[in-house]
Amino acid sequence: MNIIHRRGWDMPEHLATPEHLVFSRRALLVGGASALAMLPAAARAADSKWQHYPVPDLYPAKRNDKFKLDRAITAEKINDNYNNFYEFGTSKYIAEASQALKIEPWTIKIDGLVEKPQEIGIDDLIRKMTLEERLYRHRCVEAWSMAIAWTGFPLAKLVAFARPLGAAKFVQMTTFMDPKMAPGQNLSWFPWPYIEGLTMAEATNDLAFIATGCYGHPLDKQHGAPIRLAVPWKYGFKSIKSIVRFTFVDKQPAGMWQKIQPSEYGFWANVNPQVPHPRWSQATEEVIGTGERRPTLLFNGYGEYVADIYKGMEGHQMWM
Ligand SMILES: Nc1nc2c(c(=O)[nH]1)N[C@H]1C(S)=C(S)[C@@H](COP(=O)(O)O)O[C@H]1N2
Ligand SMILES: [Mo]
Repeated sequence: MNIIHRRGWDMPEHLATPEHLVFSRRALLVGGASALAMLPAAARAADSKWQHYPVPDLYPAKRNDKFKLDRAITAEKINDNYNNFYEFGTSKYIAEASQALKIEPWTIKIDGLVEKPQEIGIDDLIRKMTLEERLYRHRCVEAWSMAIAWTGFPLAKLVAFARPLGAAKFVQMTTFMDPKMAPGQNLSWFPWPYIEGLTMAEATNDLAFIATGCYGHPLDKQHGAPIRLAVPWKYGFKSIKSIVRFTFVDKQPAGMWQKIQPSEYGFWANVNPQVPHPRWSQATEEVIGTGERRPTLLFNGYGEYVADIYKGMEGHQMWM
């Protein structure tokens, strides 16, 4: 995370998806089944890609209009080719490498301070939920941002499903661990696996979202298939990808970045333009794909949803 890209969008040409393959399935559905039948063969092949992902029949889901953007959605082909997923390499260009991620089968373990520990297959879990689409901003601690159409369900629904005990104070989330599949996990100076955590108040806030899809289809591997977190009021590293385990605990979990550099990446990591990272300003952000820099907003603009959680905590280091 040491590198800041200051020169704008610099995706290599060969990674760009040909324009004729970039279209929204939603737009096609507006035209009805007959429009689907008239698709060129290449487009139909692209659609069948999702047959190997969990519950493709549930996409696209209905948009929840409560969550409005103040900017355009980042183009999918740009979002798909500019990622942080250190399990597959330390650059932004891991889209191809991340295709090695095996998502069938995928089992989620729910344990710790719960009424009854359980394991559940990803398809079963998603089918217990009602999927919705939400447009969220995303602000990386490296001072860049995007806007994304996620599909998924509130983390609060998963917490309810897990039935935590009263003693549970935090939910700790863990990414898969498989160095043979994910070469980045052979870099031994990283304390793998990737772990992140939230307080119960944060995890049950309406804004805390579990994404199982994006852009109207199941989640791509580079975005953390088949299930990842989206907590848009916090710096992006809190939004852990490819989760295999939710553990309810009574002690504040230490995230992977926090273990590496606690003076730069803390537990709270709430977005605040006035509190600089020790090595750079957080006042503005580069909006990836636009060449634009804009002012960063307190809580990334989501204060109306989450500011109450932090009332009375003014002494804490909530901004890193
Ligand atoms: N398991 C895992 N989760 C992760 C990361 C990672 O390297 N590994 N990177 C984080 C960071 S720093 C960011 S900014 C976002 C990037 O998500 P995106 O590639 O879908 O934009 O994922 C977060 N979740
Ligand atoms: Mo990030």
